[in-house]
Amino acid sequence: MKEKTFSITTPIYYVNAKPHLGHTYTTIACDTLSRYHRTKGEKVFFLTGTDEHGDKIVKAAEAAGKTAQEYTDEISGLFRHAWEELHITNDDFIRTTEERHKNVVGQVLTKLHNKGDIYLSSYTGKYCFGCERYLTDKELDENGHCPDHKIPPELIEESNYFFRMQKYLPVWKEMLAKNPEIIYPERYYNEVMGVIDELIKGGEDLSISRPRSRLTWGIELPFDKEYVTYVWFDALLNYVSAMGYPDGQVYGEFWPATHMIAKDILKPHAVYWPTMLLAAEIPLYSRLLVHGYWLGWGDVKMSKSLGNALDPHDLKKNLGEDALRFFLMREMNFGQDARFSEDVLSRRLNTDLANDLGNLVQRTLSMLKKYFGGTSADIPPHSMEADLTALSRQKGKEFHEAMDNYQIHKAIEAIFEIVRYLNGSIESHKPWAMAKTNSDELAPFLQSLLKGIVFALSYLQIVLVNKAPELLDAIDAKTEKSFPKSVADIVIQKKEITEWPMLFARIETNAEETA
Ligand code: ME8
Repeated sequence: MKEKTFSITTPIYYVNAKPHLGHTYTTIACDTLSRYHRTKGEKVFFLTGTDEHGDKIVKAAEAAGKTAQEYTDEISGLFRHAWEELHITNDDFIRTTEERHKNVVGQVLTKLHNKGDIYLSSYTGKYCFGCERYLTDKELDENGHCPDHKIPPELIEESNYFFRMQKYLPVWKEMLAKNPEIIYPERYYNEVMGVIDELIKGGEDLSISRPRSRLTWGIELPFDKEYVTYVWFDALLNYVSAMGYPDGQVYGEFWPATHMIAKDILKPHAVYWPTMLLAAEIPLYSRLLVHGYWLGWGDVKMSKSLGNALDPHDLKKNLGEDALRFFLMREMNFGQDARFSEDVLSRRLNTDLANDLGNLVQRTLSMLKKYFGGTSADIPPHSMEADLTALSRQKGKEFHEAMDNYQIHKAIEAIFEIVRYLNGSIESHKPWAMAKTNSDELAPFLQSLLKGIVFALSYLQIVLVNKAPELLDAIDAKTEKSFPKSVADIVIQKKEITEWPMLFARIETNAEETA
C-alpha cells in the first residue's frame, strides 16, 4: 500500500525586507501541520522559499546600494537563517533565481504559447508596485489608494503578453463550485467566487510580462527576448518547480500540495494559479488554506511597508522559541485576524504556559522527587484514572479532528482541558495532605497525574517542540504510539528524578500597552 503523504507550502516571501512576524506565523503554522502529519507516521514534504524577481526587489536593492543579485542573496539568506533558528522542518527552500525554477517557468511559458494561450496586446491600467499587479477601481480604497500599501497606484500603458485566463475562468468556477472545500475557511470560497464572477464580467486576460526596457530583473520570455515574466506568473510556479515538475520524484510523490497563505494574496492563489494549472494541464492543488492578519499597533496589518513589523529573532530571544510558537498557534483563530500586543501576549503565555501547564508539571515532579525520589513502575491506578482515561480519549479525538480541519488553536485547547482537569484534581485531592494522612493513595495519585502530563506533552510536542521532548525525556515514560489514544497507552517506568528543564517564565508587562 502506498504510504500516506502530506505536502504543504508557505508563500515564497519577497526579499525586499527581512522576515517579520507575519512570515513567521505562516511558516510556523505549516511547520506545526508538518510535525503533526509526521508524528502520525505520514511522509511529509514541506516547502518554503523566497520570491526574488520584480521591480520591488530592484528598488529595495538600489536603496541598499547593492546589485539585485547581492541583495537577494543576502535577504534570502536572512529568511533561511530565521527558519533554521526556529527549527523549521522544511524539506526544501526554493529561490526563484535558481536555474531549476527558471527552467520550469520557461517550459510552462513555451507550452502555453504553443497552445495559443499566450498572446501579445497593449494595456493601460493602475499598477500597484507593492502588490506587483494591476488593481481594479473596485479594489482601491476611498482615497483611490491600494488598501494594503496605502499608496496610489501608477497609471501604466504598455504592450505585453497576456495569458488567456478568460478561457479557463468558467472551467475553474465550475470545478470550485463542485468542490468548495478546496478553499478553507469557507468565507474565502465565497469571496473567490465573487472575484471570479467580476473577472468574467470584466472580460480581461492576465498580463504575464513586463517590457525589458522597464525591468530586467526577471525571467526572460522564451519566445520574446524583449520581455521578462511577470512576477506572479514566475512566483506561483515555484510550487511545482521546487518539486521537480514535470518528471521529478518529489513531484510524482507529493504534488498536488496544500498551500497556506494569508488573505492578502488570495486572488493570485485562488484565481491566477488554478487557471494557470488548468492551461498547463497540471493537476490542481489539493487545498488553499487562508489565514487572517496579525494586527500590530493601531490594529493595522503588521507589515514591513508600514513599519510596525516585529522581528522573529527578537521575539525568540525575549519569549523563547516554544512560547513564541505556542502564542502564535494558540492565539490566532485560523482564518480570522488576531492582535499582537504585549497585553494579549502576556495574558496568554502567563495563563496557559506559566500557570496551567508550568505549575502542573512543576508541582507533580516536585512531589515525586520529594516523596519518592522519582517515578516508579507498577503502581496500581488511582480512582480518578477511569475519568482521566475517558477524558484523554475524548480530547485526543478532538485534537485530531481539529488538526485535520486546520484548527490548530482548537487542537491545543482540547489538550489544555486535560491540563486544567489535572490541576483541578490537585486542588480537590490535596496530595500534600495525602502525604500526611493517606500515604497509600499518594503514589497512585501522582502516577495518574504523571500519565496525564505525558499524554498532554505527547500531543503538545508539535508546538512545544523543545520543552515537550525534553520533559518527556526527563520522565522517560513509554507510549505505544506517538499520539497515545488515552492515558491507558502510557507506561511509567522507574526513574530517579532530580532535575527537569526550566519551564515557562512569566511575562512581566508595564500597565500600558506597547504592542
Ligand atoms: O506576497 N499577518 O510575499 P510577502 C499574517 N512573494 N501573515 C502575514 C502578515 C501579517 N500581518 N504579513 C505577511 C508575497 N504575512 C509573494 C508571495 S507566493 C507564490 C508569492 C505572510 O513577503 C502571509 O503568509 O509579501 C502572507 O500571505 C505572506 O506573508 C506575504 O509575504
